[in-house]
Amino acid sequence: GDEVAWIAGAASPIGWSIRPTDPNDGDMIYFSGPTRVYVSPCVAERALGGKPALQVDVAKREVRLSFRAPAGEGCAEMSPVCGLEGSFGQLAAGPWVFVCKQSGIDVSIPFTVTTVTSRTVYYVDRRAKGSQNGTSWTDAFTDLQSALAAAPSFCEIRVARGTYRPDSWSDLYPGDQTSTFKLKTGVTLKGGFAGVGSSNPNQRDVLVHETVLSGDLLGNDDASVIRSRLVGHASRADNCHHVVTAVNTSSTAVLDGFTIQGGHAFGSSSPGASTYGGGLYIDGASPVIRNCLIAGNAAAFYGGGIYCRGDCAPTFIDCVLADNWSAWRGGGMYKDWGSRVTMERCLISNNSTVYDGGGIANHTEGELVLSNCILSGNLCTGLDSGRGGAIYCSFAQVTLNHCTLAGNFATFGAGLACASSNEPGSSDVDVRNSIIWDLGDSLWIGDSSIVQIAYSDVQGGWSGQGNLDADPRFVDAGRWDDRSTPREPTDDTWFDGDYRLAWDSPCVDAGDPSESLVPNAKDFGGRSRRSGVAVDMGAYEQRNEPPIADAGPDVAGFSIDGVSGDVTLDAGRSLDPEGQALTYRWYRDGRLVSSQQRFTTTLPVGEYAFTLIVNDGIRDSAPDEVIAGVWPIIPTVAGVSPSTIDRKKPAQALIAMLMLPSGRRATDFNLAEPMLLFPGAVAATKQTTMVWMNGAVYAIARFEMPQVLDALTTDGQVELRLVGALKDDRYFSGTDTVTIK
Ligand SMILES: [Ca+2]
Ligand SMILES: [Ca+2]
Ligand SMILES: [Ca+2]
Ligand SMILES: [Ca+2]
Repeated sequence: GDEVAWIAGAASPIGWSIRPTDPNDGDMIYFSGPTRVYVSPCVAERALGGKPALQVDVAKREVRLSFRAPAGEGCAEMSPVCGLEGSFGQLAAGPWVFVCKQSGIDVSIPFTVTTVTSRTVYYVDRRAKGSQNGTSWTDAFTDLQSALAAAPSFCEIRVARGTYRPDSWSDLYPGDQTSTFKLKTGVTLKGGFAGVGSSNPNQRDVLVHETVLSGDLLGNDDASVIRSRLVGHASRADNCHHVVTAVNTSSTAVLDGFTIQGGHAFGSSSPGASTYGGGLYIDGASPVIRNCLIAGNAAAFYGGGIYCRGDCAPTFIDCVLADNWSAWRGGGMYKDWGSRVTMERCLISNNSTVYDGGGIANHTEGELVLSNCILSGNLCTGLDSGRGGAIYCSFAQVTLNHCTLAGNFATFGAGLACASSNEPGSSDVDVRNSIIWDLGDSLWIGDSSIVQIAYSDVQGGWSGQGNLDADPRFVDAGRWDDRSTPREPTDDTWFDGDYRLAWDSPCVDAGDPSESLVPNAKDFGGRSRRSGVAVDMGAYEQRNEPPIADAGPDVAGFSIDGVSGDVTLDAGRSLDPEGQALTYRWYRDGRLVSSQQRFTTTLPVGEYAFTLIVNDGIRDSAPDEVIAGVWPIIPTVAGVSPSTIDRKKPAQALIAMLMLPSGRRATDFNLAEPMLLFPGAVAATKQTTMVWMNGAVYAIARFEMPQVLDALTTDGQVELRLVGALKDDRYFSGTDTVTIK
């Protein structure tokens, strides 16, 4: 289980971290951390001194990330890489430290591994064939209901990959549509484990080892059915009403790492509990729901994905609520009667309903608090009546901070609508640091509700401090396909976008400059909310990564007069992760010597360090150093073979002859120092001397053609310079031309 690998992509994690931060001795522990961005793992390895490796020292209780000796050349994998990530475990209980020490990287994270024996763990794996008492993976329960029934308070239930249905339990009859998974106070349910058959059954990854809680009791759901035809569809007739239920549980009831799908609240109550909350039905309960995907659920009246009521405060963290549908209000969620719902870093996308609140409907007191959430492509299909594509408010308090509403649609209030329906009463809506950019008029107020918006980008504009009305410049805004039936929204298909901000978005640094952030405040992507001179509007904090200076390989110039010579420096391989245009600053001895990308300068014989810093218009790069040497040379005669090189059919090697200066003997030649060929400073792989018939002495060298062609990037006639060393530290050099085609 001990692994380390480069992260592909253009953005490093912001800092070194381990997850979970409070592991127990059954956990796999994951880590990640920053390095610069490199174009390939090979370049990264060269810069950091070789391949990354992870060693777990049980005696010292130390997990050490180090870099082995550099790998050989011949590495050709060219995708941008940055940062490192990996995993280790499980570890014995006690204090440990994660250490990485290398030039430029110096980190140690102490952490404590606790033992799980103090907390009972039950195991569930539908493939287990042991004694099915839940005490180990081998003897795991094969259904989740048995584990929930057996679980005392303060225990953890680990569920392996696979699909679990609520009616599969001896105390229920198969096909019971009132069957549901009931959360319990003090019980943490965790999905996403590899389970039996894996070398490490405790390995946990909720995407790789997806654990599904499904309301599709017969396993016959037809995924192609469009929203409005779900009503009475034969493939749903068997489905249970609520996949998961939480009634009167406290916040110690935890659901972490599950997919909840196929709930179909089309019971006989009309309206009533069995027609609310297909995925998750919450009544007077305050569970914590983490890392869950709640998708493809439906309800005849309220809350296709989630229904929530009563004096309670459920919390959703890092969840996705998508593709849920209800026939009346609250396609994704319906929040009723006094509940306070908090959502942090949740995606609420492509949910739909007919009348009010394609994403979320808020009704009759209580609060909705959304932070760092994205609400995209939510829809009210009622063309004459739909209100609040993303959010509908009726007698509710709604607070949005750092949220992005995009591509939502309703005839009245594509983003948000306030109206007083059954329970008359106005709403208070407070929006800050957010983007509301939907299809049509973003906001609609049909009663005396107060909508206060500040430091936000609102399509169509809204009065309030710091507000904008400007294209937010998302990386990708997402889009609808109306299937050529614009008057029939129920068959429309939403293609979700990427709501990170382009580097020149007007929303960057345009959030509330005085916002006081909690320590380690994170954006939707889980990265630091502190970046730039102020917080950004929307769910993502834009991060302008600094450019990367590359001053090129060390260069050499030659002095024929023994006094001075020219060297050319080239910063052309520098880059910016966002592709911003660069400016260049070359320094020598702390003094600016050039602002060109490429320049030639005359220097006295000697070696010089140049430092390059590039700037993307906002940020400087880290400095990169290059050594330029000017060598005194004794001019002499050179010849190379072949004189014409065909790139498509190159010879294996280039053979060069370089005459020693007159009066020098073969023994004066420094065989230990490889002859160099310029451009490129290609080193000879073999060399020797020979004496010609006329008494002249030649150094003969072999250069490998792939290296030569690598250095010669242009075709046509090219002058090659050969440099050889004498044992008295002097150099001799001559040129010849080749034709490259
Ligand atoms: Ca079904
Ligand atoms: Ca359509
Ligand atoms: Ca910012
Ligand atoms: Ca940049």
